[in-house]
Amino acid sequence: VASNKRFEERAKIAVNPMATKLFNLMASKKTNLAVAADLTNKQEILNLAESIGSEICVLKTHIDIIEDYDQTFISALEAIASKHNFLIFEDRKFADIGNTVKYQFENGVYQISKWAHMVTVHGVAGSAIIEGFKDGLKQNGSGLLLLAQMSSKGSMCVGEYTNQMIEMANNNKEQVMGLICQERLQSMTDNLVLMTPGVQFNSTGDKMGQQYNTPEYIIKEKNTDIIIVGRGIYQNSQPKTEAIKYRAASWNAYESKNFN
Ligand code: 5IU
Repeated sequence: VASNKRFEERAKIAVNPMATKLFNLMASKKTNLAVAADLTNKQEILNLAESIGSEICVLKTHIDIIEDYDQTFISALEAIASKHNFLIFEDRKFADIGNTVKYQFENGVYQISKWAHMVTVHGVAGSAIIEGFKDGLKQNGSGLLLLAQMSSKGSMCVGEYTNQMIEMANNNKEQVMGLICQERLQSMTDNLVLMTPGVQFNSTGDKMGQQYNTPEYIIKEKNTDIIIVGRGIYQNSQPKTEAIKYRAASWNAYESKNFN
C-alpha cells in the first residue's frame, strides 16, 4: 500500500497542527529519523541531544526513567530542541480513563502537556480517553500518537484492535497527529504521521522481546514515515556518526519511493 504524496503535500492535508509542523520540518530539514533517548541521567540525555540534534526530526523521551529529574532539564532540552530544530516526543503511553489521563498529562511532577509536542496513547480504555487530552493539547498545539501496533514479540495490538485504533485516529483528527505502527495499512490516511520503533542495523532483537528491522525495510517496504532508533544510536561509541548513517538510510529510502 503506497502513500504517493511527499511530506510537503501531506503537511497541507494534515488536520492536527503538530502533524503539519512535523511534516514541514522533515521536508525542510531532510530527515525522518527520530531518536529514543532512553538514558537515566539528565546530562547524558542533553549531551546526546546536543550531539545528534542536527540529524533528527524528533527526540523521544521516557521522562520517568530519569533519576535526577528536575525542571531545569526541560528548559535545557527545549533550548537544544529550538537550536537544532527538532520536536520533543514523550512516550508516556497513557492508558487510563479520560479523567485520570487529564491529570497525568497536565499535573504531577512532569506536567507533560507544558512541554511535549507529542505523546503516545493506548486505546484499551476506549475512544473517550481522547477527551482527557483536549485541554492540555491546546496549550501548545500538540498531538497524540495512537498505538496501533507494537514492535515487541507477542504484541496484542494486532488485527481488529489495530483497525479500531486507526478508526479512532480518523475520528479524532484534530487531536491525533499520527500512529505508532510497524507497517502502513490501507486505512491509514495521508494526514497521519506514521512512526515506527524497533529499528536497528545490526541486531534482530533483544532478550526482552524487542524485535528489530532495518531502516530501509521499514521506510521502503513497510512504507511508514519515521524510524525511531534507540540503542542502535545511543549505545554506539560514536552516536553522532551512527545517527548520520541512520538518517541517510531512512531519508534515502523515503526519497526512493514513487511520488506523484
Ligand atoms: N517502543 C518500542 N516498541 C513499540 C513502542 C515503543 O520499542 O512498539 I509503542 C519504544 C521503546 C524504546 C524505543 O523507548 O521505542 C526503542 O528503543 P530501542 O531502539 O533501544 O529498542
